[in-house]
Amino acid sequence: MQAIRIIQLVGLAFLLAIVGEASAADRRPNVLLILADDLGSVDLNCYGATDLVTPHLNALAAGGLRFTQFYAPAPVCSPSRAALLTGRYPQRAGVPGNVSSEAGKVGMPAAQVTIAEELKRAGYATAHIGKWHMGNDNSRRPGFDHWVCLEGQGTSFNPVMNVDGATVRSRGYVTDVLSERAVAFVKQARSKPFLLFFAHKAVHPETVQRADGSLSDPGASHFIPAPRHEKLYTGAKVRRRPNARTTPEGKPALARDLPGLPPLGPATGSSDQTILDRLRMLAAIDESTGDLLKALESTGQLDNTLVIFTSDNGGVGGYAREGITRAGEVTHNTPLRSGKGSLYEGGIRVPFIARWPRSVPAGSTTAIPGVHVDILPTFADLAGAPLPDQPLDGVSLVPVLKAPATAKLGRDAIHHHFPGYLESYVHDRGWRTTPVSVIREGNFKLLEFHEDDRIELYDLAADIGERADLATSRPEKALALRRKLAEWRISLDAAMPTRKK
Ligand SMILES: [Ca+2]
Repeated sequence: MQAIRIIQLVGLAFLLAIVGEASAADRRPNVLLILADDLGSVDLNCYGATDLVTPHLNALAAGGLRFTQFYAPAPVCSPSRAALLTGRYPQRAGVPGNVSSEAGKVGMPAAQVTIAEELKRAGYATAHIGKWHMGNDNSRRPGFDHWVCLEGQGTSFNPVMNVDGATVRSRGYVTDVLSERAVAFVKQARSKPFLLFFAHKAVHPETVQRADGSLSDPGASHFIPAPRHEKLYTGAKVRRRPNARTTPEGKPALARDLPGLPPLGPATGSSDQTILDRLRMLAAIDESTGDLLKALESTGQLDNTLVIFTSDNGGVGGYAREGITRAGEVTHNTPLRSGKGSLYEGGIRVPFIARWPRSVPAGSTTAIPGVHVDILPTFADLAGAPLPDQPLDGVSLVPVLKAPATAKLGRDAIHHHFPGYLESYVHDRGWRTTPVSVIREGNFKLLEFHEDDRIELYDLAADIGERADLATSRPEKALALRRKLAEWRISLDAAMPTRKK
């Protein structure tokens, strides 16, 4: 009798365990991660922009948390995306720079564990839709049950896509084509939570990809909006930095004649049409975000989905002060210094909005800095998944999501390391960046330029535009940060640039 009772109790405990597990699983949030391309942190109304209209993204921010100091891990696409997916800085993720878009090229090393592999193991349904840019082949996207990938940079109309390994030619405007796929995935009936990594082509310009994977001159490229947005902002005043179209007087290296190129000056600056067309492209992203929120609502998932909206690197603009005038000035990036391709704030600051009504206070903001390497630990935390067995660089942002005003992350510093050159499409005197490492600790940011061992030190709280270099006036601070930065590079075994022999 006693034995039967024990068996019954064990049985009951087992049943409770199953029920407990099922109800716990039911409460885990879906995760919708929306990534824009080249959208800086100043290009949304909810981040202060007044020259464009983003009602759905404003609503997303009003219903959730807006980070005011969020960083991409790199100033360009591939390394930033690899870091986002793996929770590891680009050097550790095996993607230190942009990956060739040549057909058949494999990108991120297979040994890297992605957020999709993490969540799939934890019982999530996983999908990637949109731009990949970490290799251009038909292989499975690591950890994704379902994937719809643009080939290379993708095209604005009728994009050719890799759908679960098969080549598919779609019809329509790229943001709409991808958005329809994303909405369909969100609406699918399923018994488990989902992770959707939805990476837009917009607001990247239309570049021509050559057979060898190289791209046409982005300075000559243009932005293509959806036909329904072609007239949006017509007649609007175009906002530029005062120096955006000036002639580079006093800079003979930039002013000298280059074969086949017109002299730099107002005529070579970005046109009004180019600038407005980029904002028109953003309108389709905004509408797409609205469609996804509506799809979540109509399927009863809105309250338990963490929706994140962010971008892979800063906006294209703000270069004139650096003497770079052919890289495009398609956004003003004010008040930040420089833009995409640079490790000044304009190149790496991005919007980051998180909406999850169950836990995130609506209409909140936080000045706690975050980085995309935090995404994997954050999602693993929410899914109750063990962290992958490899060193990580990010921390879980869940404490900030739940208590944006009071959370403490326990992170000492944020780092960047870019050991190469990024061209400005002018000539060898107009780099968007030369090899550089960066450390931000508290509000101090130190940049170490490896070409000439030069350092710059800024107090971002007092000087968000990085104008007053404190390296000479605060030598102890500069030295301390430089030491920490070197220690970090050693811990990462980071590749360093070498001189040409
Ligand atoms: Ca990008």
